[in-house]
Amino acid sequence: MNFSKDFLWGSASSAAQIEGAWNEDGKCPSIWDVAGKHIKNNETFEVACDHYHRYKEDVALMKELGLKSYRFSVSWCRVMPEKGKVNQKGLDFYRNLIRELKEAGIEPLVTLYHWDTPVWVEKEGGWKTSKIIDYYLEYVKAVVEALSGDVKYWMTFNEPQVFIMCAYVMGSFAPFKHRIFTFKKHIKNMLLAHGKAVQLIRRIAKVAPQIGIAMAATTYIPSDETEANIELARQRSFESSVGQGSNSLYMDPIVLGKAPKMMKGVLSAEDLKIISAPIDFVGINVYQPSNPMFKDSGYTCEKKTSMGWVIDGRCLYWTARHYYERYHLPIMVTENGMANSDAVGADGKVHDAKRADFIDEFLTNLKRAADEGIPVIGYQYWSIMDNIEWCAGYTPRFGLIHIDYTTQKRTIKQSGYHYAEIIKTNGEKL
Ligand code: GCO
Repeated sequence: MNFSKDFLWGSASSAAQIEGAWNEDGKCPSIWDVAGKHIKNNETFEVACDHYHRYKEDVALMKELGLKSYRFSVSWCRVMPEKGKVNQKGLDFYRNLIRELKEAGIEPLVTLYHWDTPVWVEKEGGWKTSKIIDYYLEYVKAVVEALSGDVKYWMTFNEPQVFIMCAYVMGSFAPFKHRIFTFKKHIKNMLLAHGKAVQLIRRIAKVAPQIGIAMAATTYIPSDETEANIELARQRSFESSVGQGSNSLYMDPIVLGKAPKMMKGVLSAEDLKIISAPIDFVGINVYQPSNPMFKDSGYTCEKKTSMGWVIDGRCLYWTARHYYERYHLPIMVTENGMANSDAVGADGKVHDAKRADFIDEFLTNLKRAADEGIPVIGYQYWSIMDNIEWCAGYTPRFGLIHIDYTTQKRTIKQSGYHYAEIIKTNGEKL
């Protein structure tokens, strides 16, 4: 077996990280627009890659790369800049972007929430209050009504683990809060918002939808492939306190309709029924294995990204396998990629051989999963272009396309051309 004939070879982005135009055409500020000193070097989301104005050029570059799909997020702040008010101009941007993608033969994959909560929603309590569920659903309704004639793939949320733990427990992501005592409420609100959104999309979408969620999926690589160690890695990934805090905490309620230990007494049977509204696929965002975050496991600096993340492509195979074995749903790799200090060379090219190797290593592992019969439906490289990496600012470059932030000039990196070749052969080239 190989990658399926209609495999979604693509790349990903998120609204806040690339669009810029932070206060144009009626958009309200998001919690990231007001992050101020929390962003490295006082950088801001104001202009980013100016994709809002340059989307046509960007889609033309995606077409040049031969992408079959493009995962992006819709900005809640553009669509509902005030309580109860739908902003048609905000929706127009996405209508135009989707038209451009369709004309280029690229399937749009839409994320409904990629962390950019409107400031007005946060002021009312953000994920701490159940009011946010209705606000979110109102926003989702507006988006689905406007775009679902041309969109089949929907993701309700991006990485709930991160926007709840980092934003509201550790306080390291916007809105930079420490709510150690109430964060279970945040999780419950998010899970209910997800389940209700799934039901809503299913009910009102014009084209039969494929609905999923993009998880910060990270699991353990077994130390060797004996049965005992495979089982140990599986247990650590879902049953250890770490696995329970990341993977099963969200996925068990969503897919299995079961409350993990930590949420016992917080989620009622009725809640779980809503939360487990059937979805069609699971999105996995995979960057590095869980193992080395805890114990020194001997990775050298050559096998790390410029952000210090470990490079070990086996984590993609194991995450796909672990998720499939537990949840039995088709898998879409919704993010995978690496930060590197890329620059345009004297010859006008960006020589990022390390990223081309990274892509080969990870895709070879994904191919193993596909070969073994795991239904893998797509791979979205993170990211289509360099962008603002949240609090780390513009220094880490993840893109297939280099951005010169002074001129906004786009240059396809060598890894982009390399990926294009892989796409052309549907992975045969690996
Ligand atoms: C995330 C987000 C992306 C990041 C990417 C690299 O996983 O944090 O989905 O917005 O930019 O993952 O860190």
